Amino acid sequence: MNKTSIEKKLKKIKHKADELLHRSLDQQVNVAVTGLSRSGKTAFITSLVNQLISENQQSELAFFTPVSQQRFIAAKRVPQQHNLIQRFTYDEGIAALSQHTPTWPKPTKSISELRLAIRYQPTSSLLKLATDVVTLYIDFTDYPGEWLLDLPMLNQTFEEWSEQTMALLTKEPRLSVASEFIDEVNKLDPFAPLDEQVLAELSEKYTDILHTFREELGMSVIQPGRFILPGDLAGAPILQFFPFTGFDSIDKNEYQNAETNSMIGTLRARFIEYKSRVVKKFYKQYFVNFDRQIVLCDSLSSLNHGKASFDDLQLAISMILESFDYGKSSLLKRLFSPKIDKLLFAATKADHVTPDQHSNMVHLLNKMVYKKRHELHYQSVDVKTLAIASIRTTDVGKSRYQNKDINVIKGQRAADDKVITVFPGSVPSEIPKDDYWQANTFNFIEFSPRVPLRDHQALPHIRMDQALEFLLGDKMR
Ligand SMILES: Nc1nc2c(ncn2[C@@H]2O[C@H](COP(=O)(O)OP(=O)(O)OP(=O)(O)O)[C@@H](O)[C@H]2O)c(=O)[nH]1
Ligand SMILES: [Mg+2]
Repeated sequence: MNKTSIEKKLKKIKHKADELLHRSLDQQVNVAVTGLSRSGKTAFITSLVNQLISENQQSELAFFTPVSQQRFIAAKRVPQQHNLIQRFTYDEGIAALSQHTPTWPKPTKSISELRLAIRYQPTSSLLKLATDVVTLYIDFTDYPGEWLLDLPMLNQTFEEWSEQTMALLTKEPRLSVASEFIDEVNKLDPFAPLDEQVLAELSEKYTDILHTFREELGMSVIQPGRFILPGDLAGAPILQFFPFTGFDSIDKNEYQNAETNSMIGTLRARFIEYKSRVVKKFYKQYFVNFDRQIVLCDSLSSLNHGKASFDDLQLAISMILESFDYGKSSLLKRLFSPKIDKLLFAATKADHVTPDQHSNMVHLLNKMVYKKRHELHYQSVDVKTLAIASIRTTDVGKSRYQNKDINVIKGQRAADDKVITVFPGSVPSEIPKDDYWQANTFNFIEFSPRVPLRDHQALPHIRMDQALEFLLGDKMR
């Protein structure tokens, strides 16, 4: 071997060794984003990714230390890890926001994934000794918060679940929507021979009323969560069951012995199968892998809908929080071994109100998660609450009203595309008491994105840098 070929070989070996070293120093984190439908999950991931890949192009990330300390080098999208999960539709979202008349990204219905690689200079002495540049791989998962509402079902029998659900259905405002469905269930003979068509039709009716609860009444507790977001299970018999009434009047023995050739036997069997094949599967396959979790909460829309909607949001939040209770006796800990160590609760769409109301948005959210936050603290889960806007659509200004300067926002109202300047109202800092609802009407207006996003430009936002710092800051030291 001559000298140059030895040199070449040595160089190659050194390159390989460097590559191996880098690979072992590279880090990875799974960041999950959830929230009830329309809470702003797609906008959040789209903006977060856009902020990171557009860094240095006038992005505003002052509170994200790798950027403020000038250690952030670049971020780029790389192929996602799991080929069986839908791709997060980042390009489609950016395309919608870049149109001449920009629009919001389309609603999504299932779980999706996106992988990002960030190169940065480390500060931690150990890493610094070994290398100048490290890559952090982030796997973002977007999944419907409704799926978390199903966790409590794992602890219930079909009778218990039916009873609890019927108690909810027989109270206003749900009752007016559900009464016809309840009448039909009352007429059902539980021990009649199985008629799949009848069960399919009643399940469809039950699903329809769940949609009305969510979309028209602004209710948040929707169970089973997959019924309104079925993904590829749409039309499958596993989603064809519903709560049954009249357990008091049926023979207990006959019920226990009912087989799947009877109506009630099949309803119960499907409920059990749903719990193990759908609910448990989600926790086992996805949830246990998440390291960091963001829960988005659109409290302004619930305030707009009124007391019933707001109370229901509170109930839904407490149900969602069960998925983060890692105390020894928790259902979750017994069944799975989750490892989330940081949990961010974000009140979204903060650009719908004036900045002086943001602290109230946070106080209100804190009140909703207060009890659990305390418990989680003892289980060493780091919890933070923030008011954010993933994509800011309004500008802030001052206006004179009754000889006083008041804060106002200016934006393009989604309902009629008119540019308006308004004081949209104040956000309560406490859980509102009953009399509060009589005296106050909220009118938080929905706005459209106004300025088309230009190539490589970063989206305007509120506190996305603080969200990034909480979620990733410690992973990029
Ligand atoms: N003004 C404002 N509106 C927002 C923001 N984020 C979301 N929205 C509004 O909320 C709607 C829903 O946002 P998405 O990001 O699609 O919410 P999602 O949780 O992904 O919704 P689904 O996929 O239907 O569950 C958008 O179409 C906007 O109207 C924001 O930061 N500011
Ligand atoms: Mg979405």
